[in-house]
Amino acid sequence: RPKIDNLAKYVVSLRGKKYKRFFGDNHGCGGSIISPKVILTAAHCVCRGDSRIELKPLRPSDLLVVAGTPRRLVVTEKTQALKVDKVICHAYYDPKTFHNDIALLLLIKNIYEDGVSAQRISLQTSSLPPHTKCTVLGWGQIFTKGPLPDLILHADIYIMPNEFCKERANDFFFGMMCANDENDFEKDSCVGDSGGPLICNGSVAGIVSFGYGCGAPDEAGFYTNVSSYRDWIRKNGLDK
Ligand code: 4AZ
Repeated sequence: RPKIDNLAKYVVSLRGKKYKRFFGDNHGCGGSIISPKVILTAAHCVCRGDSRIELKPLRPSDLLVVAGTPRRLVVTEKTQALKVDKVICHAYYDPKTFHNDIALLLLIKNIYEDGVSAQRISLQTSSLPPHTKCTVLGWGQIFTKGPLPDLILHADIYIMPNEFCKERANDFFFGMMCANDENDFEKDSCVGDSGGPLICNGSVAGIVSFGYGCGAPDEAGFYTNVSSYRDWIRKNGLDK
């Protein structure tokens, strides 16, 4: 019997004062641990403004990364709260089209990886074929405009062909992918899941980016295609 991996150990909750007004608490987004000092997330979570005018990273001191617990509201002996040293926004992130919706958080101290509650995840290095089965995880809304869960939720969904994605996005781009479950469209990411991982074959392949509502029939959720940004991630995060 294959061992069941606890995928929650790869996921963090981004907390920030700036997020409070959206959710009644300060969880704003998800992220993935890609090295003990580096969190992969979405630019729309931590970058404001427009790359054509001026892109402003949120202040590191306004953010907190919470790792080590599948529960959002309960502090356990495994909970790790980590301060951020630097917010790195993709220079060509465009908040209107969601192009290049990718950012990194460099942490002041290392995350302690115990392999059970907190662990780094590898990056998907090549584009995955359509119909690959993946899992998206996060503390986002349990339905459109619904509450956030305490315990992290997951949904098994499938990468969709680019043609399908193109027909449903205003401005589909090579650095994006889309995923859903055509037998159960309610399986989807939603507000608050943004920045978190779409995990395929044990690696992070996508970053929760945007959608047209959540769980809508014949729709899909849109993800930043991590394999398109390998070099950017390496240069801006993993080389440091
Ligand atoms: C959001 O607003 C959001 N159904 C993220 C993902 C999806 C929809 C909205 C995908 O953060």
